Amino acid sequence: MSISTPISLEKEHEAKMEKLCHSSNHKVASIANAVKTLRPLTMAEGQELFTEFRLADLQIMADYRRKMFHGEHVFYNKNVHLEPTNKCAYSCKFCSFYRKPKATVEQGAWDYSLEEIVAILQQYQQRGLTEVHVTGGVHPYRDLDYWSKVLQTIKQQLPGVHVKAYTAVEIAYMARKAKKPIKEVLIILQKAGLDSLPGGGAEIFDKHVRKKIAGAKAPAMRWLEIHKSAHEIGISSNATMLYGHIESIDHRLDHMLKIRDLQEKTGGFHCFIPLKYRNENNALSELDELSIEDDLRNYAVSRLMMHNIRHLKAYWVMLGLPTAQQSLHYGVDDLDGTVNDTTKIYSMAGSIEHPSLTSLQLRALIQKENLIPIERNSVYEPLEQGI
Ligand code: V47
Ligand code: SF4
Repeated sequence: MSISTPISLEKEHEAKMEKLCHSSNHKVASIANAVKTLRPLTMAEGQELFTEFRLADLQIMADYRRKMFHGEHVFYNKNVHLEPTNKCAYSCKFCSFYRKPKATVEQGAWDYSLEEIVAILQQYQQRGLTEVHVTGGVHPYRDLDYWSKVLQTIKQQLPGVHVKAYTAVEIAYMARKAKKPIKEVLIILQKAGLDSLPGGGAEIFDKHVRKKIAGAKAPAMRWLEIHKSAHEIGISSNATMLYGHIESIDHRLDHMLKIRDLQEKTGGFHCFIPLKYRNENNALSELDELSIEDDLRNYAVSRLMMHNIRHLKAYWVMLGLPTAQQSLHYGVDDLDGTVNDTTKIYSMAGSIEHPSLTSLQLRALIQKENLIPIERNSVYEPLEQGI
């Protein structure tokens, strides 16, 4: 497969990186060299990236790092989401999606039976999907047996599909209700069809911020413990970070370093997914959303800090297409999927109302950025020839 970036642009980029590596500013030169050698950046260096670096310089370094890993390739997959319920035992302040467990349909609640789930899945047969992403509210009356049946149902209706299901928060709740250790619960779910864990529920790990925005739900240590246990039994996962609400730069860096440390031990994370806080219809609506410049800076710093996680995902459903496209020049190499209008989490918070792209549309918007689209499966194996 040919690389479509003109050679002159490649050389120009190389020269800009060399200039940073030889900058008279010692901090700039040291970080630029670390980018090249994959030296892990420190918390203090992360603070400098967020507060002192020009966005243009961050772009050069993040783009360089992305190319080191992936050349000109940008990944996407063919997926749908299944959100079985939005009834939730918790009431996170940033969440526009949840309803109280006793809420009615008129109040915007849903809670699908297995029969309804079968009917939903039947619409997706013969569509060439490779992944079903399952997440939803933490339903207080549903149990491990029900969630196992949901997995079995998906595998029966869509044989061969990869099931990425249940955030660590949902799993923590299942384990508590079943009075079983995490590993045992994960093994039960794995036998029922669980292939990997999505990255949700991480929010921000800092204890004080987490308590303010996510109340009593699984604390950071529990989230990390669940992903560690999953990795140990061959269930890989993703990691998210909810940013742009009441957290500080230091909270974001602390969050990244905790994920990076676990990755050092297990190697089980495929990708890191910064999720921009969207402010409609929730208890934090008085907060302004961050600017696009802040988003791009956050992606670039994420790419540079997370030297041991290969993929950086811009979830276009939440970010919007123009910023997702721009992010491909700030370290991002993955846009997630075709989605097919199957998630409500972001539309209810003010993002794209009916998120759906065909494979051809996703490919076209990657190509527009002079990059090469590659369809992947859920564990990031390319599904195309020539790479
Ligand atoms: O944990 C909820 C976030 C997450 C809002 O693993 C919000 O591939 C912004 O984790 N503004 C769930 N974010 C979704 C998720 C995810 C999405 C796509 C891909 C993957 C993956 C995982 O959504 C929650 C929370 O952090 N969220 N409300 C909001 N108002
Ligand atoms: Fe419930 Fe998840 Fe929303 Fe929190 S973010 S209220 S746990 S659905």
